[in-house]
Amino acid sequence: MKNVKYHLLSLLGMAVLLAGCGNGSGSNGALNSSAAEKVYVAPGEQDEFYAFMSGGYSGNLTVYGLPSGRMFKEIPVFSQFPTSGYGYSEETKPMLETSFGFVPWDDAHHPDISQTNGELDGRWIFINGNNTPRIARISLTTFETEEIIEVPNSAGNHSSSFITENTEYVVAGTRFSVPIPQRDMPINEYEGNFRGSLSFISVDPEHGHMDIKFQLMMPGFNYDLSHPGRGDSHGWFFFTTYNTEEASTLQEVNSSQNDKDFIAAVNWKKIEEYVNNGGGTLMPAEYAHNIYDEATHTATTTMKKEVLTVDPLQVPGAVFFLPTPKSPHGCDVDPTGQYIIGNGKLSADLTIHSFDKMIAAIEGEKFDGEAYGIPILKFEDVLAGTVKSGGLGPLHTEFDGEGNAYTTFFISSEVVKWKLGTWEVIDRKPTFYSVGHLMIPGGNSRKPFGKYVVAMNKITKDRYLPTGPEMEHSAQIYDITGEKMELLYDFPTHGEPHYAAGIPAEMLASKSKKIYRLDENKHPAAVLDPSQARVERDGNEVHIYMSTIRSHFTPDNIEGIKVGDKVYFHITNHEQDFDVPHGFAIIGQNTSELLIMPGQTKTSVWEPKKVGVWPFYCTDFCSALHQEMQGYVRVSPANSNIELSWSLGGD
Ligand code: RUQ
Ligand code: CUA
Repeated sequence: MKNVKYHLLSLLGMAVLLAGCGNGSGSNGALNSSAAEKVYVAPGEQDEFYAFMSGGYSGNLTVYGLPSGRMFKEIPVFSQFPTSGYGYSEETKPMLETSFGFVPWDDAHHPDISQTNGELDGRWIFINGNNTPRIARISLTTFETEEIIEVPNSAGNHSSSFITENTEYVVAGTRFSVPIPQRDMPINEYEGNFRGSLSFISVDPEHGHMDIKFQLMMPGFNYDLSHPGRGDSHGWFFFTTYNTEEASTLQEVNSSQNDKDFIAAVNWKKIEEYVNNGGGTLMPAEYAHNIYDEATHTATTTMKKEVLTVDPLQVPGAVFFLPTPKSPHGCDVDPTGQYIIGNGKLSADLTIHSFDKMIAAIEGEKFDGEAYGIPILKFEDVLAGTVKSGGLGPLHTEFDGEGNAYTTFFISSEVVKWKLGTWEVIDRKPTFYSVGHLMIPGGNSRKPFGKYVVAMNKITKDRYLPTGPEMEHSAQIYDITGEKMELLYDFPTHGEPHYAAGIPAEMLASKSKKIYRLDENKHPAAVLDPSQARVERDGNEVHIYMSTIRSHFTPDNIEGIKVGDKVYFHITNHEQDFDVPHGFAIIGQNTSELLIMPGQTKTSVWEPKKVGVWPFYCTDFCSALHQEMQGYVRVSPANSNIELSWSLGGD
């Protein structure tokens, strides 16, 4: 296994390690000089892993390098992003359409990378919008959001967005149960009337397009987190629940009454078969499906009108409840698929269920009653073991692929390493402070790359120079190649990373897109040759078809625009070199800049309010003559009759 790990190192990473040895500092204690060397990526060298961290309340996804902790990019997903014009440009605004209208923000929690045979395949990464329930798919070639599907009948889309081992489905579960269909009813009639929907969204194996295959209508509990089975348990999906009390008020007390809540085990293969044979009920629903087309650089929205729902009681043998102590939060499945870990967030111990025992109990029909008709298995019958952790407030677990598990403890602020099967605690290291999720690259697949674990902490306090009351959250990276974990480094994150997903750099770096080919640009307003640059008026709409290349805009000066016009700048970047975007901004615009990648066309709308001669310019320092990359628009009074004219800057 050591060999596997080492051959995953890029040559550059290897050089860092060798440099460490050469220095003669080989000790493996707590923080020492070798810790510094282990995270040091020398200028010009590159990291071993990509880490994609959810942005939480930033709504986006950030890309980091490991082990350096350097941030490479913020990928806009659910939030408008003025840095690139995402959600501001005409081409990308449809990405943020929902059945509630344009929703330019969300709370993004759990990224998950697509898999084939249970191993990371590096095609896409999915992430959930928690607030206005949505699932996004991001390309790991362009690092752009390509698709967002809204999830109807959901609220607080939290047990999401986890994928099955061949990316058959990305799964989204509701945290809050709600009336389904939504209707006007008293809140205190929650019990027995609200429902929790678990959505299985199919992913097209070719282009990744998502489609809600079915929604399982479950009792009105809170569905907190989930994970797919793998290996033998492939075909099942597991969800933690809390508030099985169905309290509708003062939940911090009332939903902690039951000693045990449940992990819901869902045999999705069985339900898929039922649905494929015509089962399920089509229900009216309204939800947006937004797809970004790479050829036209443009997104479109389709409003969907119905969704297929499944009543679990109609598919006997498909859904069971596994009693799990103390309002479990994390729900994790080990790389073999045998163990299902439920972390009661109000307890000290971890509960591990056995998949084989679960199947035996189901086959033996040994039930301990039912909840809304769904059989409850006996706790003792499915229990594989308990980790007496000595910690408090366990949340999430990841795996190193060598038989070890790592669990975060929010209250006692630590990561605890323990052994699968013997349940013994091997090591514990403090986190600073109050850790939530943790991530090992590939740590929720069949093949983890168990070299580092990254802890994502909720409280930063004294770790960095203070920046007023608000501080960015802190992540910490630990070396996990030895028996004991070794804290290497702290680094700030952006927003609130809940989960993260990591992948070896070599799986993505070589296929990362460098330019969009101009000869493949299918944008209807593209200017493929500067000779096509022009300005056209249609009533009070003016369309400026513009091209850019270092270091000018064509056309550069435009006259004949009037107050009250709606001016569309359709700008095509003619560069065909890696990393040469041009920007565009015009004085007084009520939107953001555009950042146009090589070969791309993007559109900005400007509604001039004042008479005058107004400059526009390139916002990205692109060449020695970047400061010269500018132009003017002459804006005349609404009733003027100045003819449209433009200058092609000597072309
Ligand atoms: S959560 S800190 Cu949104 Cu995944 Cu557990
Ligand atoms: Cu183009 Cu600066």
